[in-house]
Amino acid sequence: MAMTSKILVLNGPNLNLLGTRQPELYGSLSLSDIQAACEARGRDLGFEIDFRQSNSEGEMVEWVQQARGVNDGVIVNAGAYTHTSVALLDALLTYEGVVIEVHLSNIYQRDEFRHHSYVSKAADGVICGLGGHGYELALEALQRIFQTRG
Ligand code: CA2
Repeated sequence: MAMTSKILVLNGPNLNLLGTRQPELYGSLSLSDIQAACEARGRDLGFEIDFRQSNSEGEMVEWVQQARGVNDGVIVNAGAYTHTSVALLDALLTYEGVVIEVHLSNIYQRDEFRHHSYVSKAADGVICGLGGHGYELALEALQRIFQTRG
């Protein structure tokens, strides 16, 4: 019988506002739409998806700590904490599973301060600029990585 991999999908500050403002930057999907798409794709891939959002840096750090020994992979869109949070980086560096960083927008086309990501230092891969579809691509990447690593 195939094993179910457990994936934590972590979303940072203000991503709960998706679909209500700035569609030119972040697309028209709500975070619930993205969650539904992840759960559907996750089912196809044999993943159990734990999809979360927090506006609090401390809560995100705690969730990453709790993922140790529980989740096989973490997909993280840390929102603005991407560019500021050494605490989140340190938590991700202690996590032994696979980390994929996702951004809806192409952060390299935007303000200079968005070009640097602390999260990237702990990420096995980074996907940005593809809107909500990036999350599904991250799930597919995880499946490939798990297959390859055995
Ligand atoms: O492109 C991304 O996914 C970001 O992580 C989004 C963050 C931003 O700070 C990063 O530089 C790139 C911002 C998320 C805020 O989302 C909103 C959505 C709708 C309305 C207002 C904010």
